[in-house]
Amino acid sequence: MQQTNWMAVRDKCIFIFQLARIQTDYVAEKLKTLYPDVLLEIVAMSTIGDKILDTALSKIGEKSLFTKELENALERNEVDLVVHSLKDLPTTLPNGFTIGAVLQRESPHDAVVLHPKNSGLTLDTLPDGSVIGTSSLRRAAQLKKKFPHLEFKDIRGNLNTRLKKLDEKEDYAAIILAAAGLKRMGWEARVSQVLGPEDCMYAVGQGALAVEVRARDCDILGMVSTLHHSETVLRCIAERAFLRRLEGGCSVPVAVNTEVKDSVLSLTGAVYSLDGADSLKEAMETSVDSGNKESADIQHVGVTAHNVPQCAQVAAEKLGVDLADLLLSKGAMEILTTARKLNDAR
Ligand code: DPM
Repeated sequence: MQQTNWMAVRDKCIFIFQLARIQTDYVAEKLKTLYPDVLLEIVAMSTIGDKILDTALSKIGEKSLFTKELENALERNEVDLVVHSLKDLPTTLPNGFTIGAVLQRESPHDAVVLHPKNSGLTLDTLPDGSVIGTSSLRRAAQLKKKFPHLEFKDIRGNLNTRLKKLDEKEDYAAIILAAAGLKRMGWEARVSQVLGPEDCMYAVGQGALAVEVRARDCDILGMVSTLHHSETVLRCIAERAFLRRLEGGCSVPVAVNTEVKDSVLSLTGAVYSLDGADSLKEAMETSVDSGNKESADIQHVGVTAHNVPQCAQVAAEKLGVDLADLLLSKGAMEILTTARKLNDAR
């Protein structure tokens, strides 16, 4: 018997829409391959968050603006799955929802897209006073410190609008965007430089896709859980636990770098003042070796992954919390509170 499931995708979202559609199609294709008998239909939706996206994300503050209406549709059973960029999902989801799948991460790094006239240059070699477009407090803070000869200005609108603003005007020498989004949009050729952790650490969850579902819907949860990528799940649980403990949303200058090697999960985390002058950065690691394969239906920072060993998930979450506590003991809250106040006053 054919079963119909509905996926939601945001429509008319200025910045994220096209990307959201591409990402939703991608997840739908994966599900179709795994479950050829399941009929998937994609429902396009627009949300308030999408309509006011001309405001810099860091000024909107509350991420749930984008996700709330989609969650309402989930709740009303109008859709069964919602595909998001994990980095846009709050670390605490509203009751009744969970992230049922975190797919294998694309490059989590940020990338430089140059104005064509600057072709061949890098952030290092761009002339003094060159203007770089980004509305991410996290990117601006790190890059201001690292490249003091550059100037940083907000840039808004969707990916196409941003590239147009870059190419057709002389306002920006370059813009910074997530490598993963550029790749999914087919704009990989415009990437002139990928920023490693020494230049710019990435945002929590960056580069990973997440599928949000009703927490109590065992059938759908079971279906999407096969999409989980264990290593990505563990890295993202650690990153999200770190951000949650710092009480950070998408609008705070918090950055991370994670790695899994030989069953050791390492997490580097940092907080910055808006100009990058003040910062705290620490690293910790934990074993995620899972001799014990026991699983349970427990959420970790919003993620339900019964096919990933429970003890490894617990260790990953603890790693994030411990690293945040270490930074808090060194004064991270003061840095973040000041950054928030200054950003609100901008
Ligand atoms: C969040 C931030 C941005 C997005 C803040 C940050 C960038 C905002 C901006 C939390 N969400 O990264 O410090 O540049 O004004 C977003 C993008 C993707 C998901 C685009 C991008 C695609 C990459 C992915 C917007 N959300 O970061 O260039 O799937 O991780």
